Amino acid sequence: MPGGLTDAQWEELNGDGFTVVPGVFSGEVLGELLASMARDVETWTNNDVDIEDPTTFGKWYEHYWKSHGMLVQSGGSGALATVDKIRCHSNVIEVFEDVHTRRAGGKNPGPLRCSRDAMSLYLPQSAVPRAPGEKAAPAVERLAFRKPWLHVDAGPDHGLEEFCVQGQVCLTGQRNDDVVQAATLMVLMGSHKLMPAFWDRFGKTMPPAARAADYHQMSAEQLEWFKDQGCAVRRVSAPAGSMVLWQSNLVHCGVEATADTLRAVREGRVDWREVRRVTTYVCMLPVPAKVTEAEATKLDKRRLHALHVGNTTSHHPFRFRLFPSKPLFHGNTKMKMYNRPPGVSLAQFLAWDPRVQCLFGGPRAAALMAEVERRRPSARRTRRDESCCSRLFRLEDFALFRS
Ligand SMILES: O=C(O)CCC(=O)C(=O)O
Ligand SMILES: [Fe+2]
Repeated sequence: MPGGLTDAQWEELNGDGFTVVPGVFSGEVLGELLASMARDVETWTNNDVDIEDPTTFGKWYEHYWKSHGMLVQSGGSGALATVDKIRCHSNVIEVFEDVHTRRAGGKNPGPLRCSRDAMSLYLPQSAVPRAPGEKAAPAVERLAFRKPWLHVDAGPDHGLEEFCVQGQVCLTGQRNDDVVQAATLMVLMGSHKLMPAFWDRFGKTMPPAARAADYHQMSAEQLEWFKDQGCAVRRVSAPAGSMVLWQSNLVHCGVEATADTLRAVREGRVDWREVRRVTTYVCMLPVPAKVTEAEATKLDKRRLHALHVGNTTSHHPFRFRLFPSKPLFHGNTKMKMYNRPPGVSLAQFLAWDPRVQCLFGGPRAAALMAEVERRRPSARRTRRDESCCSRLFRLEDFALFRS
C-alpha cells in the first residue's frame, strides 16, 4: 500500500514498537528489484554467489559472510545500485513521510534525511541438494545456533526523547508461523516504553563511551529484567514487498531460521525460497530540533562524503557511524569493492531528482557533491571497479523507479 500507514499500523508502531506495512512493493516492480539485487550480488562477488541458485550459497559463507547476524555492512553493500533504488523509491519515501507527518500531528515534518544503511542476506545452505546421508555444510550449523544479539540502536544520552524509526524493506518474505520460522527480525514487544526505566536501572554504571554509542546489546541479566516486566518475544512475520518499521529504542535483533525449519527445508517439506532472506535497511528522519543549521550542514557533508567513497552508514541519519567501504569478509581477496558509479557522477545523480537530493544532503547536495568530486575525483577507484560499477549503476535504471 504505497502512500503510508493505516491508523492501526501507526498505533502498533507506537504501542508494540514495530509494525509491518505490506505491499510497499509488489508485482513486476518487486520482481525487478529482486532480479536487480541478484545481478548486483553476482557482480559484487565475482560471479560466485547467485541468490537464485542454492548450489552457490556455500560460497557466501565461505568467502564473504562475516558479521553481526546476517548484516552485510562493509564492502559497499549500502552502495549497491539496488539498495539505492530501494531507498530512493517514492513508495519508501512516502512511508517515512507519513510516519513523520503523523508524529508531527499532521504538520509537514520538513525534509527528511536518509541513512545509507546496509542489507541482510541469509542464503540457507540447507537448500543445497545433497546425496542421501550426506551431512549439512558446517556454515549452516554455525548460523542456525548463533545466540540472538538483542539490542537497541539508541543510547541513553540522546536517544530517548527522540523518535527514530528504522525500516527494513523485505525483497523476500520472512514467514514466521507454526509451520515455518524463517530468518527475520526478532523483537521484545513494547520494550521501547521500558527504556527510560531500563537506563535508570542499568545505565548509571556504564562507561561514558558505551552510553554515547547509540548501540547497546543486552546482557542475560538485562534480558531477564525485560522478561520480568512482561515483554513477549516475537519473530516478526513479514511478506515479500513489505516494510518492517520499528523504533530504534525497541529491543530487537536479526535471527536465522530455526533448526526445525532448516531440517524441513533439507527434507523437502519447505521450499528454500521461504527461508532465504534478502532485505535492505533504511532510516529517514527530519532534522531533529536540537540539531543546528551549522551542525546539519556538517552532517550533510559527511553523508555526501560517505556516498562518494562508498561507505555504508549506521541507521540514524543525524548520528551515524561509517562502516568501511573495504570488504571485511573472511580474508577474501576476490570481492570487487563497490565504490561509486563511474559513468554517472553522484552530483548528476543527486541533481536528477530534488527529492532524492534532499534525502542525502538538502537542496545544496548536488552542488556540495560536485565540490567533493572535484576535490577527490578518483575516490579510491580502480579500473576493475569501473567495469563492475558501470554494470551496477546506470541512471536510466532509476527511471523505472520514479513515480
Ligand atoms: O533485521 C535484522 O537482522 C536486524 C538488524 C538490526 O538490528 C538493525 O537493522 O538495526
Ligand atoms: Fe539494530
